[in-house]
Amino acid sequence: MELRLPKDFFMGAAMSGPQTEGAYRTGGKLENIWDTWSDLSISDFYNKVGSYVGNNFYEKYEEDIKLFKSLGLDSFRTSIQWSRLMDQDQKLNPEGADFYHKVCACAKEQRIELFMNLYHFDMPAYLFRKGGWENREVVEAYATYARTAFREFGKEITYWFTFNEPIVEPDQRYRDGLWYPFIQDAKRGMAVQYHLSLAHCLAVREFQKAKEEGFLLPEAKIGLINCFAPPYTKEDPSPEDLEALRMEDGVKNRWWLDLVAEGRLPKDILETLKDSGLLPDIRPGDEQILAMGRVDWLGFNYYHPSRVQAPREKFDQKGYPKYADAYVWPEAKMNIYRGWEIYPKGIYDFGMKMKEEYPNLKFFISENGMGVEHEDRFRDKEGQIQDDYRIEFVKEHLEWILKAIQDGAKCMGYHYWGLIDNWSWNNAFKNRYGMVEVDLAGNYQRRWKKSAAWIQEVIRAREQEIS
Ligand code: BGP
Repeated sequence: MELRLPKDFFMGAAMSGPQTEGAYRTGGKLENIWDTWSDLSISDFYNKVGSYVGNNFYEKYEEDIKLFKSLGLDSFRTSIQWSRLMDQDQKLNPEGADFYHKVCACAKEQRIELFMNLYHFDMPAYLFRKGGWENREVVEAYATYARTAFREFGKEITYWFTFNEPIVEPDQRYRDGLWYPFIQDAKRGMAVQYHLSLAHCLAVREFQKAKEEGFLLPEAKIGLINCFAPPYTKEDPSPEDLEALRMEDGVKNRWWLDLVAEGRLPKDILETLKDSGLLPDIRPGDEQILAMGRVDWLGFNYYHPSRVQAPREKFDQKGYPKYADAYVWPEAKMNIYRGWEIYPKGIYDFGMKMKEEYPNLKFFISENGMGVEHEDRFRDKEGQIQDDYRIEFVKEHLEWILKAIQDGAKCMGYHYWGLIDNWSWNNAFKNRYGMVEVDLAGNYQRRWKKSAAWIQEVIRAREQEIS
């Protein structure tokens, strides 16, 4: 396999506001759902490190953006925190806006392209108390927030994204009960998933309006970012295993792909949900809203595949039909710290699926990375973390991406997730993703790991073989 990063293949860093900024009560920032959970039960967070700290990006954004430049990166994605930009009356918070203006100005000065996402699992607490994504009023509030952001930063940002991983909150908070408010209810999860879909579409509508009215740059683009874990089942599947695969793929992947490529939700999945009593409340006029959901391009976060089989039990504890159980592939190579399978070929399989089924939709790898615990073990005599495992991980994924491009996938670039160590939700700083270390005991000082120099070389050698 010949390995050349095409000249126009961009490389960048992915991060998010709630995982990096810290300063959780500075500049009029409101409480968000992570602050609420941290206040309620701090021992749910690894080493009792709640949502308050991030990696101090609020203070260090200039240093970080310069660091991206020194690595040779072209772009960097973060998110605006809804709870920082807007006040409780859904009006702009000027102090919050000021911070993001400064980030935009710095990126411009460093000639780093900013990719700005509007939502990364960070619902403002006052809206969560109104029912969060279960309440359509909150969907409207999100559209107001998106409109405000487009108009405020329209001349400073070219690349916009409505959501990061809209599948995660329905799963983690409402179906699997792993994140606050710990609900295990497939019906409520479906309502949340549906409302997030409508919210995405309303934001795209606001984007188009803002563009028509001259608030945005003419070349501005809108996208959606999701984790499309390519689904697999057993090698010799039963019809029930194949049905589990259809539903897993349908609810987690095709749902969003059909929405952003075709402006509708997959009919076969809606039918199955109807038969199962899980159909969300679809109201007159919603079809027109969904039709607005088409985007310019897509972000594909890839960490691991999803392997499923027919469910052992037919119904869950609430009496709703179960559609799939996890299947542990005996040959799986694991990231034991995160409990995720490492399967670089999944990125290629997704690329081929896009080529076959959504040939007009361009995409980029918007997150990919490896979180490892106790990286102190890997320090050399000079104190630098020798993260060869991370180099191997990224190299293998880049190889498969390049093969996908050679075979016709429209993959435009790659963003490494957590380029600088950041706060991983309730895992806090347990698993470190960074190519750059953050010293929590030393004023959040940044220090290159071995992989930082490696990626710098890879970028320098674009159009040459990766060694
Ligand atoms: C993605 C999220 C990121 C990031 C990453 C790594 O799903 O978009 O926010 O956290 O996963 O996962 P984790 O931090 O849980 O290890």
